[in-house]
Amino acid sequence: MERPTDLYISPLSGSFPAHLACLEVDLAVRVQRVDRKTKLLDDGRDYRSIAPKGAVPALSLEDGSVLTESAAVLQYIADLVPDANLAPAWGTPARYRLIEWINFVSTELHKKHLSVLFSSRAPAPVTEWALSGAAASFAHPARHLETQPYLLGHTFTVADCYLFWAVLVAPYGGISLEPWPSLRAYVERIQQRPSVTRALSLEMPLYRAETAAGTAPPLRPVAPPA
Ligand SMILES: N[C@@H](CCC(=O)N[C@@H](CS)C(=O)NCC(=O)O)C(=O)O
Repeated sequence: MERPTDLYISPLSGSFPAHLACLEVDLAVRVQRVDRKTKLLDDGRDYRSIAPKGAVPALSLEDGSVLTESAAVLQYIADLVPDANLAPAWGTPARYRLIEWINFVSTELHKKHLSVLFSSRAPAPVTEWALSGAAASFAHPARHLETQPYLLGHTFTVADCYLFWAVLVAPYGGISLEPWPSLRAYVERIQQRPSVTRALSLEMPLYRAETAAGTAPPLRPVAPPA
């Protein structure tokens, strides 16, 4: 497999799980910040010249190619360092459970709810729709985690990198975690990992700088509708 050279992120956005995965496996990559409004990198290049879809995360590989889409990026990072056990081996039933969870987080939590709730361009009825359906979607992993610490059982995987981020940011989009003690405990459990402390210490100052520049909203939990 080609070694990655750069990881493209916007602080605390959906690229956070990939950043977390890199830190979990101790992968040395250059972290490149993409300005979420202008799409410019800190060196002035337009990110869309590297990843034309303009979305993060993306990984540049040594052969000059670029890998996008969280499901691919997360599994690529895990497969680079199999000893870190962030993904079950290919061909095993557990690998398909991993893909099942990554796909669920990506399509049912991230894009269906979180992307809409964090978009400044979503019309109010769309935001209301995203918020009203969120409880049903978040209840699914909540039930699953009542009996096990991680999505695949007792082993932390890249699916947990993704779900952890989704649950961590949910209250900032107006989704209260109050109904789900299992999700609150899950976030607290994963927050103890050194990779999380490190990822937050790298991304929080970048996020605060964006807030100061007015390109990101202040970090404040949004009260759910009464
Ligand atoms: N399908 C992509 C979506 C990633 C995504 O939504 N990224 C957001 C940040 S949370 C983004 O970069 N949005 C900016 C844009 O799409 O222009 C994936 O699974 O990685």
